Amino acid sequence: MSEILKIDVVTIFPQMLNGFLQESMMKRAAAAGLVEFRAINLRDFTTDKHNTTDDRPFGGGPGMVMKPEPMFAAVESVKTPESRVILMTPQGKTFRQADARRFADECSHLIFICGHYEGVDERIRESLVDEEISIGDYVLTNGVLAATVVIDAVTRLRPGVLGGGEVATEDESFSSGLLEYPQYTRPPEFRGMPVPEILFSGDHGKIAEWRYGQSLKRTSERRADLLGGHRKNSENNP
Ligand code: JCQ
Repeated sequence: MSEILKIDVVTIFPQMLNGFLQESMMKRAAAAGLVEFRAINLRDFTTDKHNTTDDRPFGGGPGMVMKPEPMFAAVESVKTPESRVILMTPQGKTFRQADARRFADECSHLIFICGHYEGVDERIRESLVDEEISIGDYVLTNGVLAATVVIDAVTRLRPGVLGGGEVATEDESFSSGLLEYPQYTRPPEFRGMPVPEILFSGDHGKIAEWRYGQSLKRTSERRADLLGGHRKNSENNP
């Protein structure tokens, strides 16, 4: 029986986070006591009358920088020796399925810092943050959206969140390092487009072989960068 995963998100937009996490699969995981989400409002940790969370950069230049005092106070209000503090930023290491697996397997408390504008004061990165994560090479207005992506990918891997075999099956295609093969369901012909004959053959060896070929073709056409690292096994390489 694995312990509950606690997830704290430090943001100036706590309602954005609640909107997503209070629906669907994330809602069910929380209701089942498998995960606990908390939005930490950064403004609650400001001490000036205007609730200032950011300021102009020393040395000049455009944009605003998130101030260290409220961010340290907010994170330290929930941090324990077991916490992993993650900064969402385009400058971070690109988030992959292996990172989702690592957080799901190894962590009991995740604290996400959601930056915005030009970023955060460098002292936050240096002495508050354990890991800087990017969800891809683009810039968002607000790190909450990026944190939500990571939270979803991690939460679905926790034991009990998805039904029985779902994770094993679905993850296998990803951890094999190849893209998924084409899938079909009824009807057997739709608007003149037939389902490949082999899928009706009942020959599971031949079907597995066909699917592996399709995965290889699709991966080489769309994501040749993945081909170096893919793992051959009995599941995808008959
Ligand atoms: C995360 N991919 C894009 C934007 C600066 C902390 O510094 C910044 C954070 C953001 C928000 O996150 C992203 C992002 N992964 O834009 C600018």
